Amino acid sequence: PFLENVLAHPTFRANGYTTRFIDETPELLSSATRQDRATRLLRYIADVTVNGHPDARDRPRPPASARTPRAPKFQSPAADGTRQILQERGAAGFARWMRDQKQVLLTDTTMRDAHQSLLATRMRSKDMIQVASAYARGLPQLLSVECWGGATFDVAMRFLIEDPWERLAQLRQRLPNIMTQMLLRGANGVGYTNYPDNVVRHFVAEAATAGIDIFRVFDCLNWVENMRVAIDAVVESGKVAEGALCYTGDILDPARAKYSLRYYVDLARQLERAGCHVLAIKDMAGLLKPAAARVLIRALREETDLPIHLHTHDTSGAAAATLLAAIDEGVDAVDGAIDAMSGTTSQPCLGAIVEALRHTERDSGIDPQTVREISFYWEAVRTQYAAFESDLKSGASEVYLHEMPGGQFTNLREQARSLGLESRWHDVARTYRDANMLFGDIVKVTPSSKVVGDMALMMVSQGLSNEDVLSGEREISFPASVVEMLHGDLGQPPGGWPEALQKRVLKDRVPITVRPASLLAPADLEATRARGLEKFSGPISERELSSWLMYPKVYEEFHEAVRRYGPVSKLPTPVFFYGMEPGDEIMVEIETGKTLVIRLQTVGDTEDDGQVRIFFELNGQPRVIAVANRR
Ligand code: BTN
Ligand code: 3PY
Ligand code: ZN
Repeated sequence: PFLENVLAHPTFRANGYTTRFIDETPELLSSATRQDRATRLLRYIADVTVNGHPDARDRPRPPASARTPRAPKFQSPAADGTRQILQERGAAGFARWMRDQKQVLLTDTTMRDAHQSLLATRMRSKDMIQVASAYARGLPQLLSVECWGGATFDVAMRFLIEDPWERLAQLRQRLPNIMTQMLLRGANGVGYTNYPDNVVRHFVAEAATAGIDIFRVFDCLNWVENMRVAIDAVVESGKVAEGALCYTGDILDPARAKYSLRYYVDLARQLERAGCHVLAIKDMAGLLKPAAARVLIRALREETDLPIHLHTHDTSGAAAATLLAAIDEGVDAVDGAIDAMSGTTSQPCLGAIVEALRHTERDSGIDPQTVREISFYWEAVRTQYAAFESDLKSGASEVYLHEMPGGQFTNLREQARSLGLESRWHDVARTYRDANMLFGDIVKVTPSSKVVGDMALMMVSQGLSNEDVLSGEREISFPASVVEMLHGDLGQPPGGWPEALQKRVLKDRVPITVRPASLLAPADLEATRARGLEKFSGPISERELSSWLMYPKVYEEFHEAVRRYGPVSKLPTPVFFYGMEPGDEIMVEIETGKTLVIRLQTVGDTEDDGQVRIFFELNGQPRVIAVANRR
């Protein structure tokens, strides 16, 4: 069922990745090992030039006038920043510093949540790596750069043919002074299901040594029991454990009493007792209104000693007002996205927050002109991802009705479109709310949000109301994800699962109420290493082992894709998605000091056997690559 889940997840829709690369050209698999990296890259370029990229080919293209992104060059060296404070004082000392100092601390989410929420998580490592030094030199006052975790781990391997660990290592190297931050889904790691405890511990230990400084840990039902293993592992690693309470409902609305101020204060106390250094308010849908933010921040600052880090989304258009209200009440840190990657389902505009605080007692110390210069870079990068833009053009207060997280919103819209429900988006949104109520009004964030989405789409396509679902008059085949969630496989929501629905869905199966991972046997790491040695014809690193444990099939396919296509992460983004035109020449640095000069001369006609010959020049030498035209 886990695999079914993953495959059904909107992020993974309809790509046919596996079948495409293995079935269509099986002869290439055997020869892959014998070829050098340059030849593999030429094959990739030839293929994408002829056949297009499966993700981008039927989507809008970047305009011909698109500017090449160039990171600004700042002369100043990278001044000491938060990373040095962490190194000097340790995690607990860092948290005290955070709470004691007066400036508003800012996290930039551009490299994780912003592109996850705006561009279907498709941002490539190269586009991040080449601007990282500009951050270190130009924005040393940032609290952190959120650049890892959430959906990025899976998408990197599955769609971008990139090793997420390599992305982290490269960013870490270029950010010696700013803390890196990741989003960790508690017992779900960076996946969609509960993993054995030792898999989560192994992952956290590796992420800490690879360079993550702040781990934002959440649970999709706000069930602290399900977060402890991850929190303990972070604390043990010496890095900052930021425990997140996921915000839903409206604390000022008496009709939503389930998620009251008391509920959140109690949750915050549980997180503090669990050993978290920092408290995050994770408002994944952007539901926290300014007046509610005042009440919440004031209470949390009184009731706990933890510094508070506020995360929200600008789906409604009111998020900046929320941040400023929270700042008035003394929130310690807030998240923003660089201007060109901000707004709507992403975070509020970082440059606007910086400007709003200037010449006030909580000035962030960040230079607004530097933010703009870096934003100018991201603006050019974003243009290259035109294929992944959603058609959302404005703020939408409808979010207060459906409560979909920013990362899910455009995905679900796309999924509805693919089911022919495009014109019924507002019905889907309303039904999403109904489905949430059927489940007893739950926190909706990966993976619980996906379950609510699956249920809503099923109800709309089959014309079912909440009454139809509950009455039992019609035979309903529930999505697998719904069955699992009501069985208790994601954990327990406050107050438990609604029993009547649970009976309808599970029939005779008995639900669990224990921590799901407590029922899982530990993974046998030694045996897995040994199996890897065989399977991948050589030893795999602990980081690769960690990817493989969490995403067995995705990792294997990723490994195969690299064998076949070479280091495609080194290609410029337009080439990765669209190939080259006759006369184009690119330089590809495949490792430090080893640069390939690739020139595409001509593209031949499709021959009788369906093959197209592409004539390249590789470092001045002619090379011909034939690929099947599958268009
Ligand atoms: C993916 O399927 O998302 C990643 C694999 C890349 C497949 C390459 S992209 C260029 C060429 N065109 C195809 O349809 N497949 C290959
Ligand atoms: C994720 O889990 O990927 C999220 O962004 C949740 O908000
Ligand atoms: Zn978010």
